[in-house]
Amino acid sequence: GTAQIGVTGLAVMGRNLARNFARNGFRVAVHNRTTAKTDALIEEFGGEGDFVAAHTPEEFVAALERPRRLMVMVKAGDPTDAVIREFVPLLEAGDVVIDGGNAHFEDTRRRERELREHGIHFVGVGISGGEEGALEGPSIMPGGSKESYASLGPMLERIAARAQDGTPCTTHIGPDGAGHFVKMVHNGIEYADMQLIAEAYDLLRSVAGYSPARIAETFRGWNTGRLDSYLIEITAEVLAHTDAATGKPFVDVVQDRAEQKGTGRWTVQTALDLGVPVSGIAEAVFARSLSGHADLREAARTLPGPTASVLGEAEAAAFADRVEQALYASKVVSYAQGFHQIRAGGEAYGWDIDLGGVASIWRAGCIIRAAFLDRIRAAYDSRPGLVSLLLDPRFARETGTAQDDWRAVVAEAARQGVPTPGFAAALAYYDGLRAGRLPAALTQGQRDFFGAHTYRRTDREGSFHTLWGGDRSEVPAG
Ligand code: NBP
Repeated sequence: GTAQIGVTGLAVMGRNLARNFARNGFRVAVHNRTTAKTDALIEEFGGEGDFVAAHTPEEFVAALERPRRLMVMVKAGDPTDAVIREFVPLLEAGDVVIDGGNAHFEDTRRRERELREHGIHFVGVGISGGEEGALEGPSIMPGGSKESYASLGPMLERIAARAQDGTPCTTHIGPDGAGHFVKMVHNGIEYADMQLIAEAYDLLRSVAGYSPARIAETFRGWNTGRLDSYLIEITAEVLAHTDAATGKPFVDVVQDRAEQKGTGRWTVQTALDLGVPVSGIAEAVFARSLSGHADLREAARTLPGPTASVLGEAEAAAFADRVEQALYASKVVSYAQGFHQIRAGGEAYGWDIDLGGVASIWRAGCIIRAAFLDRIRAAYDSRPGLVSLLLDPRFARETGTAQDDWRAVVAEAARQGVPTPGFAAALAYYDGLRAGRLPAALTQGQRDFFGAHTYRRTDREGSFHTLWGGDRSEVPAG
């Protein structure tokens, strides 16, 4: 065979990635279980590049140059395993199977182990940027062996998005499931970013009394500053949109029940297992869950709350500036939490992930792309051992400057009964990290009281237990 890469699974993502490879000069073999999709691709886009259509797995494998590079773009889960089972007998040692679907990183670890037994490289690749990114240049997060990256990396670098400085938005993240893990946390951060923006909108609407169109204008203003990002940009577009059927703001005719596909939930589940507090991401996932409980919300509408009082014009403008501060500071916290999770995952699974490199490849192509990521990259590049982004001097200065406004916004939201779980959780995390003493000492006392779980003292080495049911003297534990 002569095709440099093959793509099997030609729904929107696979088709667009295949076209992206072809547009970049690669000879691409294409295959889909339902052959009509393969023919449709050739008919519609065959002129864009050098495609080889394959109607059977055998034809597909035969079309590929050796060692083969075969990208699987089917529905994540069982279909991925089915496709792997189908192709493995047709492959040889040294071939590279790439899974570009949204796989759970534990599945990727298992598949990598299983294929390694056959001498086949399995590369789990996180791809962000949706349909358009797949075609125009996504952010690509490849895991797998170093050896497989040597063969695959240069091709991925060609089809990936490019940051403003020209750097391709892909890099070898680490072995086995590292790429899918980082993609998962990317999506968790995306949930948090979206939730924080939604809370800012809610406050500007309910407390400042702004219309959706005015909030769109406010966001456009923010988008020229430090919050400059794809998500703020599209939020302004959505808010400025008017529903054609009713003439109302689009946002007012959409049901307020947020859905989710599961990667945010995976991020939180994994964070719980790793013991990493990703409270901002968790609140974002829970906020979507809460919104979906329609019956519960309907029943609870009778619960008392404060009477909302909309601010006057001058106060509203000052309040909007404070919301920008709260949004920015909360965003820094979300990223600090997400990067903490990546570091912890890297340590737990032995991945040795370059955090600055992760920030670098999120600068373009993906949903959370933002000017902000350049600052995160710079923070890790200048201090690779940085334990939290919040401790980077620049972020520390900015959150410090923002804190008065951040606190005022969270307090005003509580006073007016506007739910801001993201802002509030971010602030609580910030204060939790800052605290000289946490009430965890009391928690330890409670645990020792009811379960003899023991505690450590501030003044002496060792573990101790107090005889709570007896004379309350202290004894060394163990
Ligand atoms: P889908 O997730 O809708 O999957 C459809 C494809 O899977 C079709 O090609 C279908 O073949 C194939 N397929 C299925 Br379903 N079961 C199969 C089986 N047992 N054997 C062989 N093929 C099978 O496609 P998509 O929306 O293009 O997404 C592809 C992957 O990319 C998914 O993992 C998804 O989670 C991920 N994704 C990522 C993003 C992103 O922004 N990064 C966006 C969207 C999707 P058929 O035509 O014969 O039914």
